[in-house]
Amino acid sequence: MIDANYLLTDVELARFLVNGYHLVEPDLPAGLNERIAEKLDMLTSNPGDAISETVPELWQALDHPAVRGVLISLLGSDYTVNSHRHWHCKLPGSGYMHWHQDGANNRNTQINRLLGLYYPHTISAQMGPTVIVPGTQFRNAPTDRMSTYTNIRGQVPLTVRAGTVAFTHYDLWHGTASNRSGVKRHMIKFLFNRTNQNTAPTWNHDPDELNKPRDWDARDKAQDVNNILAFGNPLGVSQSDHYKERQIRHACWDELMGHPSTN
Ligand SMILES: O=C(O)CCC(=O)C(=O)O
Repeated sequence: MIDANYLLTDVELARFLVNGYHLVEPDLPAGLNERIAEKLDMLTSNPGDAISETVPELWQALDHPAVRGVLISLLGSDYTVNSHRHWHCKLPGSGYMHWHQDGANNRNTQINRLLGLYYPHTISAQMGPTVIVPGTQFRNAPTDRMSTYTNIRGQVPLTVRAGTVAFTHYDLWHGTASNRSGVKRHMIKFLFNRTNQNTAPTWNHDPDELNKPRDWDARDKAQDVNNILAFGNPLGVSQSDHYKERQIRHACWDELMGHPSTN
């Protein structure tokens, strides 16, 4: 059993569906992040999936209740840690990585897998942060076209504190900035899977939260599930794009509540 305080709230869950990401800063044991970063600094080749055997301390981050709480909330209590994982080391002087999506973008209304990006050291803007584009997880764009885009208004560089785990929707657009610092930039990417569809909410759900009426006049200040799901528009996309993503995020919410819509 996990302490319910570690589970997402309704509002956090709705924001994840709108923005496609959620950051946690687990309170890890003193010295753990430093130890992991030092071990990564010393590696001379990439062990691929075996990175968690080469650096077994990584499990302490994955097993932290703040990390597990997000995974249980979004994937159910019987989620699995996928055997694929990867150490992304950006060397000093290495260039940017194009925008891309890891998934196939089939605009799925189920949250069946998630990426978790763990940063063992604090990431500055010069170190080649991962850059994400909030709200793009349901947008369909040809990969060769997407990769030609440069800066996108609303993009978020993950300049995060040591120990941060960034959970992202599998289809969220992301890339990296170039590493203009003199240090190696480390990130370990993990993949997590759902094993069963929800029959009830697996987060810290309050049924009263759903009773709040939509308020068009206050749409920019939405602080509750109904208004966040209806009006959230992190990139300020046009109405015709917005209604498509709104429909998908509502269907996702219904799936997570345990009563998928039939249309
Ligand atoms: O190195 C990074 O920050 C991002 C890596 C990436 O884009 C990916 O693994 O798909």
